[in-house]
Amino acid sequence: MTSPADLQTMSLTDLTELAGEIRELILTTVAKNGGHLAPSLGTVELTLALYSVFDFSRDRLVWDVGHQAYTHKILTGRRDTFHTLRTLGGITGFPKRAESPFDSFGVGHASTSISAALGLLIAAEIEHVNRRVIAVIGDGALTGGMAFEALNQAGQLKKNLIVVLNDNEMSIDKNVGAMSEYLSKLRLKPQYHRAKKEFEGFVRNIPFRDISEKILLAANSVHAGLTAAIFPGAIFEALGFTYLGPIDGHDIKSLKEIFSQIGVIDSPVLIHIHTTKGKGYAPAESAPEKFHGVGKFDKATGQVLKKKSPPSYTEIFSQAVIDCAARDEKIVAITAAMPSGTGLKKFGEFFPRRFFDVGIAEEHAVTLAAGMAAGGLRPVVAIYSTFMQRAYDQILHDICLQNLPVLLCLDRAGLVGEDGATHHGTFDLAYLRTIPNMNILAPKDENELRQMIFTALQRNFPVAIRYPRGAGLGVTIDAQPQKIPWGKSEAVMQNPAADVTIFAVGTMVQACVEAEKILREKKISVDVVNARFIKPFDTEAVKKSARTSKLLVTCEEGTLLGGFGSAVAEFLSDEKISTPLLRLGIPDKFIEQGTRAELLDLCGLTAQKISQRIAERLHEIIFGFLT
Ligand SMILES: Cc1ncc(C[n+]2csc(CCOP(=O)(O)OP(=O)(O)O)c2C)c(N)n1
Repeated sequence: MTSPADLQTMSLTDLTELAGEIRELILTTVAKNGGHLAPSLGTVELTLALYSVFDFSRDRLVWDVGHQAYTHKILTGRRDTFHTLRTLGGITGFPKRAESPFDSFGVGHASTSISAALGLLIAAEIEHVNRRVIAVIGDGALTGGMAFEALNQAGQLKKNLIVVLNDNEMSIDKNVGAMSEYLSKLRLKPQYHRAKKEFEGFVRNIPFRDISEKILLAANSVHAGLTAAIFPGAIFEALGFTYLGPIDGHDIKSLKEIFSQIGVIDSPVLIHIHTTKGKGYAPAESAPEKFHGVGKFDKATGQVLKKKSPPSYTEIFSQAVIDCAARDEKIVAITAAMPSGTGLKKFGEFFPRRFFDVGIAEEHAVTLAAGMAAGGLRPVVAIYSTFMQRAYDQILHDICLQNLPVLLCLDRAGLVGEDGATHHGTFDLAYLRTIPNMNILAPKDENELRQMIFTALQRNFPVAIRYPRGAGLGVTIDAQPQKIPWGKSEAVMQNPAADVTIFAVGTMVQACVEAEKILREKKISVDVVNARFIKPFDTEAVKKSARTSKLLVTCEEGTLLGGFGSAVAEFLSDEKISTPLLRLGIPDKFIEQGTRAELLDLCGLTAQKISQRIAERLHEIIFGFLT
């Protein structure tokens, strides 16, 4: 096979053989690099069938989330570079427009495919281009509000959009919600598509044409009501889609048949396919949530290769909230489809009545929490920093404007590594800091995270705590968490008559402590302060250091635009303090994938690079600008 077009003339036997080869390549590569194994193993046949019917040099294919698109990448010129998947400078784990003309829409966050596909279809029509546009969306992604908003519009516009609903009964964890229950009922009634076609075929065979037309017309006019009552798929039909399915999503022959038939339908169509997440690899089939997104593993056994490391921030968060909830019955916990990822699954086991998985619905999760807080509860909402971006207005309008006591826990804040640009949690400090009433904290280690949760849950206003992906530093965890003084920083490293004071945020405290050692060897005396609070930050400490230091430095694993450094710069300006300020953080660009260590280095946030920048700046201050 040299081009995707070759698939259109391939026999079923050859396609089946190719499916086997692709599975093997995905498995071998993900075992080595980590990645989204189970979702991609589940869509091999679907992708082959789509490419063997449609011509995607003309037509357009939009993946939802894009974590199931490895076969698509392999078929579209990236077979030879597939071994670089998710590595620095290699191919990304998600479709990306800059990477291939076949990646028609960049993706990583869920529930965007139907909106984007509809947009592409409207653009084609206005540009007079004749093309079919296909969105592939999972049952998990279908729980997101945007997907419903798009279905709602697509049904009314009556454009010939094709939506393939890839139903594997799973989000990352087991899928949730009434729609998911509805889909499971549909899976029990695979006769609908046939029954509807047989009925139409029977009527069309009536020799008197006007009678048959009348029957079909009448049937169509009561169609919505009838289908709602007796036919599955009625929800989609009521939204203006022709519903077909469910179809075995691993049966290439059936998939090709149905795709060939719908190629001529000139209205929105939803094809419901049923697949097995992790298909073809027993460990992934039996534990799809573990192999949804997985690190390196042993292909032969399915054993994940993990170095022994201290408990993760997620684990510490999980236990801290459970401990607090054991003492306070008002504490409830909410996740948006990430019970395992956020650590709240354990909370659900302890307190099933106080735990809520709302599906991929971050906006709803936040407003739900605001409602609960208005009703007297103490909600904790755990959402990855990158996905919390979805809920900006809900944080502003529903929580902060009403000053409600909701605790937002933003996991995976900062650079997340191999998932890349779509997933880095580097914007939260900037997007939260501008909202009145919001309080923002970042712990320097896992013990401080526990203290912050304990402290924040005793406050009667909105609080956000952001913490990184992965293992903690391995510090001792206090048996009894200490309350931390609100709005106060912590002096971590104090030197007599320091030339420089660094105010470091979260993960950067450790890096700056190491940078201090390097600078000390160069005879540069540095104080290191753990900022702890981004808002309200410790203005007294900044003021005091500004009086005694030649240089103030802020260091954060977040975007420089609008982050903690900006807050300090605004303060110094407002107070007419002229002490030079060096702001270290993530530059104003999207950072691609790589290991966390590689990316921190790229952004100049290693101890080595931090110390170098500080030494250079101090030199400029003391001796004037270098030429
Ligand atoms: C807005 C947003 N929230 C959460 C996620 C994390 N996430 C990635 S895939 C996924 C589950 C998707 O399930 P589904 O669409 O059924 O695809 P499957 O993995 O089952 O193939 C979730 C929750 C995300 N990518 N985007």
